Amino acid sequence: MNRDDQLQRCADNIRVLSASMPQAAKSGHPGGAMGGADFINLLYAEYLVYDPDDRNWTERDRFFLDAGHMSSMLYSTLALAGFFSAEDLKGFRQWGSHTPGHPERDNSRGIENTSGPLGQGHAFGLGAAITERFLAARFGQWLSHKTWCYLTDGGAQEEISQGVGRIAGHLGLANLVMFYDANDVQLSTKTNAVTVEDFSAKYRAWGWNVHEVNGHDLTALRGAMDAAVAETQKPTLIIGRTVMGKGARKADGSIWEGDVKQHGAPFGPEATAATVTALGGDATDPIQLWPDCTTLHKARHDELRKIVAKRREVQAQWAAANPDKAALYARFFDKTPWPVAWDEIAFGKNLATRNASAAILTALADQIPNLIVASADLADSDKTDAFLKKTTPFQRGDFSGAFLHAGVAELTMAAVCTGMSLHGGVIPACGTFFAFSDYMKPVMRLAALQEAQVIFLWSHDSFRVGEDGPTHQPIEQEAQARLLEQMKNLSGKRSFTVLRPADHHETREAWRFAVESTQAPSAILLTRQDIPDLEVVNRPAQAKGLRQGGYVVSRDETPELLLIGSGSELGLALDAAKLLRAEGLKVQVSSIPSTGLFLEQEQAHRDAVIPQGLPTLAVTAGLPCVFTPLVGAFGAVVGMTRFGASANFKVLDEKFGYTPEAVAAKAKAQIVAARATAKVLIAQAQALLG
Ligand SMILES: Cc1ncc(C[n+]2csc(CCOP(=O)(O)OP(=O)(O)O)c2C)c(N)n1
Ligand SMILES: [Mg+2]
Repeated sequence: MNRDDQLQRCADNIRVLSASMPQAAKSGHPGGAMGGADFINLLYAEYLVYDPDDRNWTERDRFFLDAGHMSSMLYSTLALAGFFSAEDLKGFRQWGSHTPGHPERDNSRGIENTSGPLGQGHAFGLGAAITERFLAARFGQWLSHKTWCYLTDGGAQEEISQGVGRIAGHLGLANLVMFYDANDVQLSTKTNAVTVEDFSAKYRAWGWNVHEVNGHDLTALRGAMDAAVAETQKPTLIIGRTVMGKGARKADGSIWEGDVKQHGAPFGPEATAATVTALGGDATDPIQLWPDCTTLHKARHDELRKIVAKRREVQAQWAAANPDKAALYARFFDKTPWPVAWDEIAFGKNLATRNASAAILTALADQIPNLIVASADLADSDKTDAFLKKTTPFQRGDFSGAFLHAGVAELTMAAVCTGMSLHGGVIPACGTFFAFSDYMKPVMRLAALQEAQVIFLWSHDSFRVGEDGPTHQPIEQEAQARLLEQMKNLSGKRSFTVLRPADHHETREAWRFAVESTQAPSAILLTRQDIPDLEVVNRPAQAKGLRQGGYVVSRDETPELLLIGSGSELGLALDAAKLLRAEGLKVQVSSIPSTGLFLEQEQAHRDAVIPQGLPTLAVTAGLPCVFTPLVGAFGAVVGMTRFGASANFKVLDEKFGYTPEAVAAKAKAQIVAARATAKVLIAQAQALLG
């Protein structure tokens, strides 16, 4: 058998497995996986460079599968390469298996990203490719590697592909190679039911190299892949014309290919058996790794060991000649917190928290050498421009800076930052207006699931954006973001943290928290408007209470009333407290910058910050439900339940009831309401006790 016949056998083994795993699981996606088998097998057998003995090797080529529904193809290939067993494949889609329905990041087995929501996977790949250039610019070309992506019709139709195509082409990322599985079939229809676009022309227009080949022709594939590997100026798109369900048979043994029905359901027992038999498998026990195929992939491991040994040797020589740089490079990846002089950051007076964030970014630009900051064309407004002033934006051929102008593409930007984090070695942060976090939600979720450190900087955090009007005034966004605070990731930890700092002191602590949260994304909500400095003693130390999600800001002995606030509403609560104290009331004011973080604290701390049984009024510019879980039976929340309006923010404060006088009046009413509730509860309790 010649080499290509052997490779064909391996691809057929992948096809047999990709058809049989869904059949065994009674669910899954056999067709696309069978079509992509030739490419992915060739990629693993001849191109992808990784260390077979250390899948976490930092300088490995990355492979990002965009189409998570093709997981059976990826698991099968990785099984031939020795990272999954036949037993693992038999557990496809079952509880507790290593082979869930869509891949979940599992670096030790060669799975670089979680995929399933189409489109994000190849954006992660772009983030990885940018990171590789960022690192090479600092430490040398010895660390260069490729990032390979696998895109399908679904991911290509997702709008995020526009952002990826534009940015990769603009930056001339020759280290990025994307295979497009052009099988003309998607979930419900053929692709011609939804598009007439000239796919190749589209990517060329963005500045990509495009090769169009028969995706089952190994010689043609190699030609395109060799050219892609040798490329130095542009990202490469390999359009592989493939056949959905390649090699499949109907129950009667007749050829059955290119059918939409093959996308998302097992073929049925008879057709699967006929398919397995036709492809050379054992229909009675189809989930087997064919020994000649595992041998072929083992032989590749021997080659890889030599390639990797040489690369490690080059690295060792570089490290010996550049010990300081080598230590720094290791430091980029080891995730121990940088020694930032947080308490020495200088702030002006009465700062909008976006400007406090700017002061912090100015300091971090000098103190965190692996921080990358991006903005979706709002750097001047979200104040990430403070960082940009200390560096330069990424540009074609020059990644010595650390700023990404993402263009107006919030979803792409968020996914690219997540991909940077998945690559490792950097801390990505990205800024835009909070109202536009809506465009980022799908990535927030996957970043949380993947335990990826991404820092979301969302400025213009309330209706106090003012004249821009309701489209730009976030109301429900905070509640939406905080839903993820309640979700645990697969390691059982809080999957996402949302911090809404009240002043520059809390902003500093929020940044610190986000930088040190190396295993999860964080968001920092920042005001557009100035925040009068809070009249509280020992504020710098006190603000460190942010790390517990909430803390006491001001407390009279035996308080009769509790006011809770976060962000710009903490100052409002303090101003209202001043009025109430002038009337002789004893008041406590607590700051809760993160409800999710706060609710995880020990009961004693929670009781100190929110004493049980105390009449309580919480104030938020978001939906009342942000604080409803905290205020208890004797509490109420001042919040927004309507879209905002176009007017000066001081007028909006008046109209929406966000003045010290209005809050003080509501607080007094709440003391009365709490007493009435107490009477009702006592009566109910007595009835219950008989
Ligand atoms: C964001 C998102 N929307 C919808 C889906 C559901 N879905 C899964 S695959 C698919 C399209 C399949 O077409 P293609 O990507 O070409 O895969 P193929 O049929 O060729 O396997 C859809 C709509 C999804 N996974 N993610
Ligand atoms: Mg398709």
